[in-house]
Amino acid sequence: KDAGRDLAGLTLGPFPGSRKVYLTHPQRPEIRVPVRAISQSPTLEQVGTLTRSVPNPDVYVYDASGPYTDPAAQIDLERGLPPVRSWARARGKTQMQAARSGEITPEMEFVALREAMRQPPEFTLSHQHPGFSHGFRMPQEITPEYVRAEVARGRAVIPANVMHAELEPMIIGRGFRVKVNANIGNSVVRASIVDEVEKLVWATRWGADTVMDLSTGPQIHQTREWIIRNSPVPIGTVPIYQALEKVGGVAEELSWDVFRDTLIEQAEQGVDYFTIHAGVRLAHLPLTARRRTGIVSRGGSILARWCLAHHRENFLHTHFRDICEIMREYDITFSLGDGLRPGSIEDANDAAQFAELGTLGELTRVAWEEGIQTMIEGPGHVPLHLIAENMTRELEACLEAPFYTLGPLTTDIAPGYDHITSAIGAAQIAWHGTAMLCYVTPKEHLGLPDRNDVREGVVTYKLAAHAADLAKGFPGAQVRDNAVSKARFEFRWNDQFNLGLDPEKARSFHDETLPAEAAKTAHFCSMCGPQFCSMKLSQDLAGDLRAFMEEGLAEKAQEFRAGGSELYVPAEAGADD
Ligand code: IRN
Ligand code: FE2
Repeated sequence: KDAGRDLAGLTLGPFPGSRKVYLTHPQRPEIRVPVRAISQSPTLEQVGTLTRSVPNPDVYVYDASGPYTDPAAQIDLERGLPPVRSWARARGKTQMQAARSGEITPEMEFVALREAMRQPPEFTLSHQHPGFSHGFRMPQEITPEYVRAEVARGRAVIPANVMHAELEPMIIGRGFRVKVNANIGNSVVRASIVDEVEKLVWATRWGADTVMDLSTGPQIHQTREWIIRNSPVPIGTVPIYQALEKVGGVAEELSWDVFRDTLIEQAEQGVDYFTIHAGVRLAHLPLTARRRTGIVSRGGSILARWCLAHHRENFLHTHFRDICEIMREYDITFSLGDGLRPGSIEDANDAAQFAELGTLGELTRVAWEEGIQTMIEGPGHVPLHLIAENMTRELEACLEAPFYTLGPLTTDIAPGYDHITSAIGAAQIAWHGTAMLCYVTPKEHLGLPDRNDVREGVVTYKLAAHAADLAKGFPGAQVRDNAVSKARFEFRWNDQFNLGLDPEKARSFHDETLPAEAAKTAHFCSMCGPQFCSMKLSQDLAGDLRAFMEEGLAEKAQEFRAGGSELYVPAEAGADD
């Protein structure tokens, strides 16, 4: 434990204007799905000389922040979060096996409620775009049966180790909301357990759906224990990192035995998904020789080194079924690693990358045979015009197992801004069907992210994921957009801040120039000032516009009658065909 830091200070309480609501299952009271309800102020309508106040309903948003934003929750970081899945350890099969045998598990019920997240009854959904997802029809409604069928088919995964009772279940698949993963973890250069727990709390506060602990520095086991016990979201790891620590950082010294022990150690702690770089085969390595940036995956380069030193096939590949056996016992999900992903625009979509993808497809078949849930990791660095091919090939090679990509970064020219170069690619690939986006922070390629980088990275990826949800036409995705637009048009400034992804930042930007409380209802901001606000002008226009249109309609009707017509028949319903 770190001296001198106040653990209690790590939890930040609810968002402004928000409260935690739990959706409950009518037959299964143990299932309580967290949702964040954002309250709004009323719309003030001018009726003649009177002002009428019309209430605006609460807006429900998906909530990954766990008990940290619930003032009623008792949080003691030293003891860990209270368990929410008391039933988990009794289950004798994986989610995939259960789904195949027709069983709807509590986790499936949970995620069905969570994804559907019906808005409060007073809510009426205004115009919503129909959306479009390449080659995939979005469900009209998310039901427990839909969840079961997608898990059985392997098109979605619910990462939930039976030992991780603190977890609020979530689902990753392209028929569901696009998810975001945040990487945290220490290194030899910077290591503090409290810092890592704080990053976890911050990552989930800003919306990370899963967190990966990529620690490589000291106290790997203890750091992970603190993270898992305090995590309401699935935790992923790359076990080869700890295995390498155990052999003193010398890749050649790695062995199946060391790796197996590490897997079991982490499985017992409750890790929900493992990145396994079993696609880095000896035969693929020569394909990387002429690359601009070689092998940029940490796990990939460790295993490449082992293979070349021993002139032997990757032991993760030769022991793949043994790995399955361990994972099945805890229902841990595979994240098949892309150890040969491109690390530069120059290397995108090359032979090494796609050779590995083919192997990942073969391994997916094996994992499914063994009843193990599986997702596939993807690139990396890819320019916009080469992104679609990545998705198409993944779906074909890996039988539609969920794709989980790192960005991709769409250009290499902006160190310091790679959360943005990559969010551009992330939105695009998610629209094409990627199920989860691994965030990239502004520190990418430059240093270990701190809590502020984590926050910046998560918010940036939440908006990329949401942009894809909108484009795919995920049911209800547009509710929040419509609410923000309405608040904006009606100059309900506090509502505009509170409905946004980062209320604090929005408020502080606004208040830089107009801090007075009266400005929170003013019909302008400092960008254009009172004379030039287009929204204010539009509002003032509304009355004139209505009169103009009524006049116009009256004229049209008159023309019609003058022409001898009695009825107006729209062209599509025309009587002459
Ligand atoms: C995601 C998609 N492709 C890679 N990732 C993530 O990158 C992976 O899940 C892990 O969190 C991180 C580092 O992996 P490597 O560099 O060991 O492959
Ligand atoms: Fe990179």
